Amino acid sequence: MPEAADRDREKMAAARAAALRVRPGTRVALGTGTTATLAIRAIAERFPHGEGIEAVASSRATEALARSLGWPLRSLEEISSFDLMVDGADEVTERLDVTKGHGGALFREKLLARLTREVVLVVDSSKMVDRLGARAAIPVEVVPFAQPVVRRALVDRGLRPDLRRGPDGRPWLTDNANELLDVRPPAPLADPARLDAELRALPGVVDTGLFVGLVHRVIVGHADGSVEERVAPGKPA
Ligand code: A5P
Repeated sequence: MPEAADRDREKMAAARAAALRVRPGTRVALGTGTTATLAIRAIAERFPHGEGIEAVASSRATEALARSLGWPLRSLEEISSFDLMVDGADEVTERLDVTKGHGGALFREKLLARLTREVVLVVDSSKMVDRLGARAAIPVEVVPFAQPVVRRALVDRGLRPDLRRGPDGRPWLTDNANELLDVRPPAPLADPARLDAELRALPGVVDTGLFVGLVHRVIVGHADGSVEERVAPGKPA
């Protein structure tokens, strides 16, 4: 695991490389989190006047950031497909399956990723894992009324769900006013697509932080400023 200062340099290197993929007029979906924030700032530095870039944000936090940078944001009413999404991740495998949602924005992030031609994730090297569920819990967004029922169903499947709470001890709410269960599997996942489908089939589950087959490219930063780009199997380089 890299030291915090190295991790910051790694994130910055990845963020700068992702910003180079944006062109004037690109329709871009903006992710959420510390690394996505660096990438958004790097894009704004490259295009201080917007240059026709049209963006939709995946969270209120990103919306506030984009507005503070003078970025005219669009809604899904106005644009519903994107050339590029730039976002972070919590875990990334060799196949570019990922876990996201530590920051709680997983539903909107996954929706935007599904509407995007090229999903590019920016990460530091600590995020690379052999299997999902190895180092991060899997966030699952749940309708509050159904949360106790979903939680019991997860326990029955041998999973360990923890209700995410805010500093006041109350359930933490997503931008969609839903609750989050941080779910730990008994062992790292051999088949994340199957678990994703099983969880999404439970009434009350809005979505999970498992992104399987949705990501095209992952940019891993290095502390010396260089980056390594990985392309998902079967996706164009
Ligand atoms: C937000 O909900 C998440 O999906 C983030 O993109 C993810 O947690 C990575 O965040 P950091 O870049 O802050 O590690």
